[in-house]
Amino acid sequence: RKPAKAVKHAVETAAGKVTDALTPDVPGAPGSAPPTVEEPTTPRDPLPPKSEQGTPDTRTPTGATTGVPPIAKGQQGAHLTTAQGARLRDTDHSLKAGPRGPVLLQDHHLREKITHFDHERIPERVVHARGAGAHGVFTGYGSAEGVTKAGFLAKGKETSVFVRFSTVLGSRGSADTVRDTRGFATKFYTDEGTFDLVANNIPVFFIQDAIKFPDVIHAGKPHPDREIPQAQSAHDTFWDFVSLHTEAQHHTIWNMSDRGIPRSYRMMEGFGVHTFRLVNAAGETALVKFHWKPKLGVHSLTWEEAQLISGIDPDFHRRDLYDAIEAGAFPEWELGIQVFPDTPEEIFAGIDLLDPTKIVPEELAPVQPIGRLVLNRTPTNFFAEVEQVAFHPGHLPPGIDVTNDPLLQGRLFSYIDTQLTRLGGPNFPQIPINRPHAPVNDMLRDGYHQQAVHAGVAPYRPNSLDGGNPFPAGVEQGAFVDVPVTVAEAPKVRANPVSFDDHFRQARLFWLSMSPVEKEHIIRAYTYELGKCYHQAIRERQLQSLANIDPVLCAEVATGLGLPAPQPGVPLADVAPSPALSQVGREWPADGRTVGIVVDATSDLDGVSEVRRAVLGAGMVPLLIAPHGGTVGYLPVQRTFATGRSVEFDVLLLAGAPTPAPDAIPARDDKAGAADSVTVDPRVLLLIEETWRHAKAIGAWGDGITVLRQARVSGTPGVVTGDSGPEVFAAVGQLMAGHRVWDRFPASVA
Ligand code: HDE
Repeated sequence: RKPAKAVKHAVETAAGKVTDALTPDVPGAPGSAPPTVEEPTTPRDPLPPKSEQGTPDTRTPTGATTGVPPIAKGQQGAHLTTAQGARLRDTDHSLKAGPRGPVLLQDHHLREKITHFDHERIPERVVHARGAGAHGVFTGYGSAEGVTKAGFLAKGKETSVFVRFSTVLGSRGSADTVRDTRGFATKFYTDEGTFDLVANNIPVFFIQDAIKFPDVIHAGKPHPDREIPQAQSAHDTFWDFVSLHTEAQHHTIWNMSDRGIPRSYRMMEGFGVHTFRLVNAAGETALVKFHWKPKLGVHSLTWEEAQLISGIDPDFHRRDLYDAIEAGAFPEWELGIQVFPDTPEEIFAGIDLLDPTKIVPEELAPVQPIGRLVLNRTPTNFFAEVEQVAFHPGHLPPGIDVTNDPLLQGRLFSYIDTQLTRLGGPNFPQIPINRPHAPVNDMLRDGYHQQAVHAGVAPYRPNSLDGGNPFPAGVEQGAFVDVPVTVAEAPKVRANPVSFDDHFRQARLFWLSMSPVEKEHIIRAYTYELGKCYHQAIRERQLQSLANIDPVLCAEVATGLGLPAPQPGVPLADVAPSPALSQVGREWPADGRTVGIVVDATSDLDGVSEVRRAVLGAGMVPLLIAPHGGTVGYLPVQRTFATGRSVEFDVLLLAGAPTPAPDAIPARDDKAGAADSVTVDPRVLLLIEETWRHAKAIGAWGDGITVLRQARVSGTPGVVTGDSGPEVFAAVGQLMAGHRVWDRFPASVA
């Protein structure tokens, strides 16, 4: 694969120095190459017609890489036309009765242009409205052949995919880094029909029965009177709901943990949540849970980073995904399954497999890898692909079937229903991104936005007029056969199984599996969110749930709220922790991470140049931060003290001691640097202060070491110095493998 994000822009001079490693993502930003725009001149030869202007074909040809025609440009052909193809002479002036006269109703072009514009927006998704997507390829390992006949899982079989990541609560324009669950929906365009694995980054759900879905979402969305807060769970209705429906406590503690604020979509796990039923070629069945495991590990932001980024770069996750793929640092996951015997009870190790608020710890049922996903292509058109993609948990190929999980059963109804409004009718499977790659031969006809011109007169069967086609397939022809599961004879009831009543055991399991620093973050998140609630009764009710999870957790949050900690209302569950749930303590590749390097005119520029080369070589992105744009010496600058902010960088290197610009904000008295003769620019001190507070590694050499002293961070954990840039970067690189300098966070609980 191509090494790093910025590599395609790297240019080496004859002297071997990297002179331009990056075009910043902000057009026109210092260091960016001047845009090359083709000026309109005279008519040129038209491009070939867009495929969608040819005869519509709702089937994506076999062998196509995605459901989207490979046409990059909408603006094609020499002459502007109306939607009917009539050439236009003018698109800048409406037709008027004289230059100063009224506009004439007969101006068809004006009406067509404005009317189309007026209807450019479609309703956003009722949940998961904010998202980002990418194309990729999935390769089966063949290891699942014993449990499923699904062809796309065969060894070496490659299948095109489209993935859409999302937040749940916010509107389309909301910030990426809010505290929320993330969607992770994958469309596999398999030869045997499309498979949608519509997953989340949290393995459990708030509710056990789909009938409560409108309730939990009404509670999480902004208040209906003022429509605030946007994309937040820190408000009364959310906590009112989760404290009254205590089955939500397990999902909620995951949201309050670092899982609620991922560092990147590339660094999230994905979970199918429900238990699915697989069937193999011999007709034998097994129950499974699906897991996505990211190659880069599971990593999160700190809460303060997440909040700052919401203002500084609300598109942080969308940008990160796009940049990584464009640079060739392709995001990767392994798909894995936990396999359970398909017994009539559907219970494994005492855990009800139909209860979507429960996990099965990986220590009890290991996740077995069955294939690899690589995202390698960004969308051509966000609306056409990311906005119009329509997932459905019932889109299943032969070999994968559903279970009676009541949440899943409700979803099977909801996803097709919601598209009827959102995508304007029943023909959304014909939208390019939704087209299957398997041949389609249905008898569905007509309806809004029908794209196909169906030939023949007999869309029914059996028929004698269209040659009797189409015929049903048998198992030998690869038909999807519903697993003939026996349905117990039982009275019709509105009730849950008794096993669904245990609401706190697994929330406690999660809490006990966390490292001290992760526990501290959870305490702070609850304290923050409940502190934002207005009603005392809601805080007290939620504290009762926390007492039922763990007395220490409850006491710490109660102290923060200034309330008494209640006693547990249920016996505390005796559960063994699951170390697999913790994000801390392992080492991961640092591909695609961003390294900020502070330089000024006095810096060791050759050293900086060498570091940049090392950073690029390690598959990371170097960004030079300088007092001004343009260049410092022969090195191009990507961020200035005005445009750069610590949250963009995973680590910070200091190669200089920039003094304040005349217009800089004055330094605080306590940072005035009494010990050193040079006073450092306060914006650099802020960079260091934040980087340090967010427990990210800091390195310095040369004059940079002076800066560390002035920032009063010298000698603290994760702050390294050395004689040369490459030496310092090597040490910092090791710290990055652990994601953060965890020792720097206070942890009040063991
Ligand atoms: Fe969804 N969900 N959901 N959900 N969901 C939607 O479908 C719904 C649930 C998930 O990127 C909607 O096309 C119900 C669990 C993702 O386009 C809607 C219930 C999980 C996405 C809907 C659930 C998910 C959605 C809105 C409870 C994880 C975004 C737009 C029974 C396993 C897909 C749409 C995308 C989207 C309904 C619960 C994941 C309204 C009724 C559990 C990733 O149909």
